[in-house]
Amino acid sequence: MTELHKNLINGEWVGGDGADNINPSNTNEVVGVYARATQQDTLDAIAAAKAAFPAWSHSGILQRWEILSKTAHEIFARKAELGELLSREEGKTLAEGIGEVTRAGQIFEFFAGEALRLSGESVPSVRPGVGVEMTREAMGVVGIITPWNFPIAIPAWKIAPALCYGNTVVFKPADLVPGCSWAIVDILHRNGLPKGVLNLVMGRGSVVGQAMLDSKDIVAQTFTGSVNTGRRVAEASVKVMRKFQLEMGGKNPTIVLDDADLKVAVETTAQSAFYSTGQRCTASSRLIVTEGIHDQFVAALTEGIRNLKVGDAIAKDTEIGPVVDPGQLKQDTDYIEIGKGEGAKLVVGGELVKRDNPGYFLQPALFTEATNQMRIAREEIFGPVAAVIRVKDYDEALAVANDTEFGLSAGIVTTSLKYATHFKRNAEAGMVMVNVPTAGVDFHVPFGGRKGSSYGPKEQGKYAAEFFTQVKTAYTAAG
Ligand code: UN1
Repeated sequence: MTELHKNLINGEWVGGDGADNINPSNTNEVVGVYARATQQDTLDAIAAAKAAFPAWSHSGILQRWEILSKTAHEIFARKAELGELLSREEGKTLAEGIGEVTRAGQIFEFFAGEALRLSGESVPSVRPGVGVEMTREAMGVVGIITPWNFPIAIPAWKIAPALCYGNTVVFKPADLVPGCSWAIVDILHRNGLPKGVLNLVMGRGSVVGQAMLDSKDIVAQTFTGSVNTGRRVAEASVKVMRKFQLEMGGKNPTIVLDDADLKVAVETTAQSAFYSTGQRCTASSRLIVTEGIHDQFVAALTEGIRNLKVGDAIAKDTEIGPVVDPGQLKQDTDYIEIGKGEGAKLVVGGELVKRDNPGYFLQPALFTEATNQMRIAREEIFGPVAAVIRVKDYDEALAVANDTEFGLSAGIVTTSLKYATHFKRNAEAGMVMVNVPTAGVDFHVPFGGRKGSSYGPKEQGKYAAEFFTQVKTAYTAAG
């Protein structure tokens, strides 16, 4: 009998019905059994976070620094083990899994330091003898809802700043991948986080997520996930006048210009489009290529895709792990059929691959002859599927790149300083990448998009304070 991983509510591990966490590389393998919280568990978690807030928000920065820093060091020390857990529950390769765990450690380390760097401003009032101070204070109980595609990095980049600035937390990880979330909550708990400061409620969105969204006691809600769920978070949050922050979809372009270094173009687009099985909101699924390099680029990328090794996430030579679950696999293969039906040409990949273990293996797919009006160029697929759109020149490329409802990340591959500079200024995206992939971001600088991709302040880096704190302006007249 596999041990049940419980929810953490008010410092106590609380059981309940368990659900199997299945390995997408081998569906016969149960990674672990994780409790599913009820509506009552969620209400208890919110009440615990509310009760813990006054003390935690007035706690010393030394205590916060120490807990976050110890957590970072435990994550680093256990990165091989946690990286394997991540790869087994989500399906990204072991190298990607260990990389993501390392990133989580770095995020905790960064925000441990931010606790010590909390600062404000002090200015004279326009009234003589009066001073004005501006300080940042914690929000209160923060709700955190995270997606399945980054099982440890996204929880880390929301939990670490929430705690650093003195908030208490109710945390609901994706139902599909609770393992890494359970592990970081366990680490924080053992490293001395007071009871009620961080509460873990694993389970379904319709039960746990809904109870969180309905609660007036959650005063700030951060969410990364689908556009549809993001809209629900927004609507529910406005109803109770709660602050909210959304990171949703992307349909990120990468422009390849005639003057690009072909090797850089192929490496950058293959990485952006297909690694992590294309399951990143920063993935690039629209490759906008100018005429002069188009055929050469397509030939080289096609060759590269043919050689990509798709297989068990844990196997040494695997480059592309499985798709996360049957629902996502169906979405990917449906879009491949839609692309064919729309008249795009499937030049490589798109077929299911058989391996020794039963898993959701899909060979990365590349379409050419696509237009920006096709559904495969407008809707987020969230799988290893990309489409090449041929354009005349840079001006047309830029117009096509910006012709999307999304605006998370946008890339260009060029050796021209003129076009690179123009693109950085004119790309309608929160993040612009010149000669680097659209996906795979640093942990110490802001992350987030524009238009339909994001709502509210950026995440990560010192900008995270915008969401996780509120500013107070205090006037003092000397005695
Ligand atoms: C990255 O590209 O390194 O859900 C991070 C996502 C993003 C994170 C991407 N919020 O894919």
